[in-house]
Amino acid sequence: MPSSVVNAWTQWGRLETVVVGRADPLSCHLPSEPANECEINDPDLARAIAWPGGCVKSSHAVKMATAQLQNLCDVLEAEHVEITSKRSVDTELKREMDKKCSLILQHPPDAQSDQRVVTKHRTVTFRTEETDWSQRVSGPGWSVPSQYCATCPRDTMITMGDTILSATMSKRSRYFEYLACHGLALSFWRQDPCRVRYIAAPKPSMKDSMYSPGFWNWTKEERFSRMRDYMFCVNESEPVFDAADITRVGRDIFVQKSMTTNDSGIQWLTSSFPHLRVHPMHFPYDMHPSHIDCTFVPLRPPTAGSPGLVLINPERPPLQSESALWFRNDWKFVNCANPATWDRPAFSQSSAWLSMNLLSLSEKCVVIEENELPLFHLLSDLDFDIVTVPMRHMFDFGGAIHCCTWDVKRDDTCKDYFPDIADSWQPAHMEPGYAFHDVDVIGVNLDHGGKLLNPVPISAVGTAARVASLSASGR
Ligand code: DAV
Repeated sequence: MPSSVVNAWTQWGRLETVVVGRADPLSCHLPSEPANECEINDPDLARAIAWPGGCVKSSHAVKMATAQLQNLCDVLEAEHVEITSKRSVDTELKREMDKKCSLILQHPPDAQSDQRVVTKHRTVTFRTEETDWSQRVSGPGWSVPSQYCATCPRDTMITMGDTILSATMSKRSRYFEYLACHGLALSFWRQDPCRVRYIAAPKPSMKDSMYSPGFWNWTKEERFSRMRDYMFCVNESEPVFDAADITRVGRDIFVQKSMTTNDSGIQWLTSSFPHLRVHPMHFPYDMHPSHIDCTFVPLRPPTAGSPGLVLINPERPPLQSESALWFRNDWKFVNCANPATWDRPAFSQSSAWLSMNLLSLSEKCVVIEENELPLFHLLSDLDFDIVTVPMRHMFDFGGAIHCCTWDVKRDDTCKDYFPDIADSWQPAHMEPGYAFHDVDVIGVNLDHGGKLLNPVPISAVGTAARVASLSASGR
């Protein structure tokens, strides 16, 4: 039987159908609200203007992001892409950068050609529905001046096997964002209603009682000293999660506890997907965790004679205790190369690690940002085919190449990539009052520029031992 129109169990199965976000003309800057306080990155601009929360984004920003998202669609739909080295101006950074540029070829190169061409399959692309995000939205007891945008369907939607799941979200301004994907989700379901499931997680109340407003007043040092408490701006009173905090590895899914996903949300996923094994993950050095796809990116599974690979963020190593499962099952973690630049656009609320926000087209082929040469070389050495796209104008819109997509169909199955998990495996226990304090991370090495940067100046380069000593001293 051919697989269903909706099918995705992994991050790397051959990508057949994908939804790409849209930078709508009435996209807005995130408004301030209990789950969100934004800062302008450029100090001069920040002195001159307040965060423009709720205001429509500039037409220039929309135009540039629109062009980059359309180019991504064209590249995904193409079969042959020529990769060339270039030095040219990056329009967002406004300076010359070394790049690896991709040029779509209409025909396969002839056998004599010395072009470096990636030949891949065509991925069918759909786009989110154009929406006016500039209107105030309200629920009982709350109201925000605008919504946000639908550049990042990854945050709201996830395909879990044969099921389309829309996430709860935790920001009020993003409560209705799934509607930009709703028509598409319904049409996928209608094509195969006996096999495809389309479900929504319980809608949170978004009342003040869901949030811990004190979080925003903690200094960096306070956050660092409290890192072992894993307490963020959303409390545990209702389950919440963003879909982008989940990463899929066949029969197992891994969910990051974060600013946007609480224990209760992970517990809801655990009980609602009993055929999957749900594993919480913690990255104690990330003081503002939000979305696992700039932190922990499974690239390909173990095969006979070669370990599975996960790209990890060297500033945010995973816990030793949660990594052991991976190592026992023949997975290897590779430090991501440092970003090509640490510069961030003025209105971006994400880190420079959007550099590692890649999209796998298969376990052999990935799409990365065209300026990210350090990552390009790392992945080449690991024997990947690499397609590049310009994507920096998306950084102001909340994400990059993985964020701006929602993979609907991959050629993969519910395979067990962790065969040493016993049949008697029980999900992590997360009752009310559950507290998790582990901060022992895996050893941090210097491969590919890897270093662990603490926000505390006296320990500019940190170690697991440093964190342990802070724990022991009761901070
Ligand atoms: O590292 O700032 C950004 C993820 C955006 N969806 C980061 C994560």
